[in-house]
Amino acid sequence: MLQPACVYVSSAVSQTSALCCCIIILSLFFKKSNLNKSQNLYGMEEIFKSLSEEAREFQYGICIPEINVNDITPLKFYRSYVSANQPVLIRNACTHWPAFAKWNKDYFCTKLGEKKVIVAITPNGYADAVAFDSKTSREYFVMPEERSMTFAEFWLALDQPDKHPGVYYLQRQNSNLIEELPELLQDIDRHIPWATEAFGSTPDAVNFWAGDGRAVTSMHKDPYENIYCVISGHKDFILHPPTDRPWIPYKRYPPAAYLEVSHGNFVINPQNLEPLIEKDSEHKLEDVPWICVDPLAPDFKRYSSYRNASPLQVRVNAGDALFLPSLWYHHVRQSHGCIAVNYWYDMQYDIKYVYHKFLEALVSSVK
Ligand SMILES: O=C(O)CCC(=O)C(=O)O
Repeated sequence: MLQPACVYVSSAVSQTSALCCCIIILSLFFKKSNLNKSQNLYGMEEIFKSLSEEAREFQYGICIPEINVNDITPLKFYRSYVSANQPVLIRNACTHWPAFAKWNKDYFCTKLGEKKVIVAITPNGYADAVAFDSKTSREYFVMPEERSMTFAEFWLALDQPDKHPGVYYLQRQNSNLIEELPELLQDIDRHIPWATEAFGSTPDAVNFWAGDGRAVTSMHKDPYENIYCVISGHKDFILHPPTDRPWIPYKRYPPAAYLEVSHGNFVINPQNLEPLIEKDSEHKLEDVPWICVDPLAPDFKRYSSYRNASPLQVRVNAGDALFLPSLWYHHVRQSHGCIAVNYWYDMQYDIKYVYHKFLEALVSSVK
């Protein structure tokens, strides 16, 4: 049974029609408007505000609904959540997995202690995020240093942060559970049956996540339907619906990566990426469009429009899963040593995608 929730979950049909109306109004506004640019911008802001407000009132509400896994069927999941692009917390989604009872430091070290893994290391927990480099007085899109180490060394670094400076996060997003950690596959479900039936396909990727409580995944969105399962500890998500796009600022940043040059001394290193570029290639690494605002400490002086956004927060505890629909913005934190597995299912490039692209184009055209 759907638990009472402070969210109005409307049918896919009414949601799509509401979105249609908004888009039609926006198009008419552009076509018919004889206003000058500043009046136009002001008018657009009002229209964007009603888009966010109506999305909140008719659809997303102010908190994430929840359902027990025993009450989920593929049809209910599809009707109430997938087609409505509505996040939902699924209680007890993975308590039946052997991993739920088994996965801890001792198990990993016994089973995989000598196995090499690639760990993302940053000085401050922010991998794939915008950072200011005081040496060059520039902001960069900074990726983590990727270091190969054994599983045992990784857990030791988590246990003894004083001796291992930097924030360690095992977070390769390349289906690493299947590709790199097949030893763990017997402890989980290879796919989520009710989700696979609803999506009509098996997952494109199954990822393993484990790391430091200081590790933060900065705000971004993915072209995947995401079933995010927490095995131990908890994850805290800050979410924005795609209709908040007008308030979420993007800029383009030159790419760089952290490098620990001496014990505990990290630099932001644009050169670090050079080996990725073929020597005789004319191809240069392009600037990366990334979200400038940190929802934990928004700089409203620089990004005042973010005040209009409607963040939703949800904690995913051990044994539970979050359905995070495609194109939702998300920012993620975790408890120390949190272990999680997520399933990325390919999204449908359907009319919702087309509307979202249209909204993105509108937002860029008034900037
Ligand atoms: O768990 C995290 O740190 C990030 C998860 C995420 O961004 C994703 O599943 O798309």
